[in-house]
Formats: sequence, structure tokens, C-alpha cells
Amino acid sequence: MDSEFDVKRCYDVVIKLVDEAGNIIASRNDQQKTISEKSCDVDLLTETDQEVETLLISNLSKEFPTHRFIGEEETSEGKKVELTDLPTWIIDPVDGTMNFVHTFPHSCISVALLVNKDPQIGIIYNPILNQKFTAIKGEGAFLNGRRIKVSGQTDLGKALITTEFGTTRDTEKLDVTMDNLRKTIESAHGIRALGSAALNMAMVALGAADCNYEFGIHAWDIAAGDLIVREAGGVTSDPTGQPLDFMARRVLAASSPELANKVANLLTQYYPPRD
Ligand code: LIP
Repeated sequence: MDSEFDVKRCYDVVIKLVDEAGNIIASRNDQQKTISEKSCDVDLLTETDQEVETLLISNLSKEFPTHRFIGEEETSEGKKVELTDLPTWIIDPVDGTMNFVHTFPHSCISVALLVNKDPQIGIIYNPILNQKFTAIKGEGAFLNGRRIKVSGQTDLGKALITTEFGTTRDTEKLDVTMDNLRKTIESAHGIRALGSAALNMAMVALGAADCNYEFGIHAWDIAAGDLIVREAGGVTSDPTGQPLDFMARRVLAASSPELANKVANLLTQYYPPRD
């Protein structure tokens, strides 16, 4: 990595912007929102999603003019998703937009910084419940400054698993989703769906859940969670157990390699179109 790359400076700049964005989200959580639909009637966008993404990208690009950006809302407006080796910020301004629309208090900002396609910084911040998950590569994972670690659970029969139903309702995806829900509930302690991929992954890092899987997510949903889970001692991969591919729109995060393997062997696979 370029010796000029200063991860601490990047972190200090972005954490201040995330706090500012968190204040915007928290102040509006119980207000009426201006809502528009993206790919379908359950894939929503609010003016806050757009405002937060613009705040983050405009200020980060001023500080770091050579850096690149992948933002959920820029992408939904047609910007091509292009992950190169250059320092790249991957941003979901409001992960859990459906929750935000309903004032269901599980929405977060998810921001990651990748260099050579390798996460260096991960931040997942739910400003409504004041849960700030952070990680810098090689320095551990934290919740509100307190070190966190995965549960280490290896037994599928004792695992609490997080997943989601997604924002598509096409038949093939729904069939796989319901098939996997049934197989998971028959095998594990239970299932939880917070409505945010990033927060579902953060629960694994916290040791509050033992495994997360989802098909249909995007890089901005999982890039921060990938680093935070691994810095908390967990593992991340493709749901087959192969290496995680941020563009494949599939994720598995677990408290141990043993549990990851058991869940990967359990799942019916689904392959959304790549980003
Ligand atoms: C959401 C993800 C969630 C997924 C939803 C939606 P958004 O992100 O966090 O895991 O199931 O379909 O994509 O749209 O709220 O930023």
C-alpha cells in the first residue's frame, strides 16, 4: 500500500462526517418523510438517504480528491459500480430505509474504505439507538469504543441467525428465501431480521447473533460489516464458503469457521445478477 496512505487521518475525517449524518437521521426518524420508489414498491428512497450520501461524498472528496466512491443512491441513479485498487469509499447512507420510513429504530449509516479492494475502515452507525460499530484493519472491532467479539458459537443447533427478505418479490428469489428460512428455523435456535444487512452483520460482530446470510444485497450493505465481523474474530465469505466477492450480491458472516461451513452446506443458493 502507498506509504502516503494515512488510515488514521481517513478515519478521523469520516467519523466526524458520520456523526453529522447521524444527527440528520436521528432528528428526522419520527418525522414524515418524502418517499420515492426505486426498483419496486418495497425498494424505497427518502430525501434523507440522498442528503446523507451527498454530505459524505462531497466532504470526503474534498479531503481526498484521488479517492473513488461507490454510493447506493448514486448507483440507483445510474452511476456504474466500479471497484478498483484505488482507495474507495463504499457508502450506504441509510441502510434500513424501510425501517426509517416506518420509524422502526434499526437504520444505520454504513461506510467502508477499501484499498486494493481490501477494507481498511468499517463504520456502522445506528444514531437512533446510539450504536456505533467501528473497525480499523488490524486494530479490533468496537461498539461505542468498547471492544467487541463474536460469540464463537460452532453449533448450528444453538445458533441465532440473521437474514432478510430483501427488496425484490420475484418468485424465484421468494422461493429460495422461504426455503432457506424453513431449513434454518428447523436447524437453529432462531432467526432474526433487523431490516438492515449492515446491522444484521454488526449483531454477529457483537456476539448477539451467531451467523448472518443474505442473497441480493450490494457492496454498500456489507463492506463495513465484513471488516467489523472479521476484526471481532468472525469469518465472512460467499454463502457457498468461497471467498467473499463484494460484487456478487451474496454474503455469509459467522462467529466461527465451523458454523459458517454448516450454514453454507444448509443453504439453497441464489445467484442475483452481479453489480
Ligand atoms: C436494505 C438491506 C437489507 C435488504 C433490503 C435493503 P437499504 O438496504 O440492508 O439487507 O434485505 O432489501 O436492500 O435499501 O435499506 O439501504
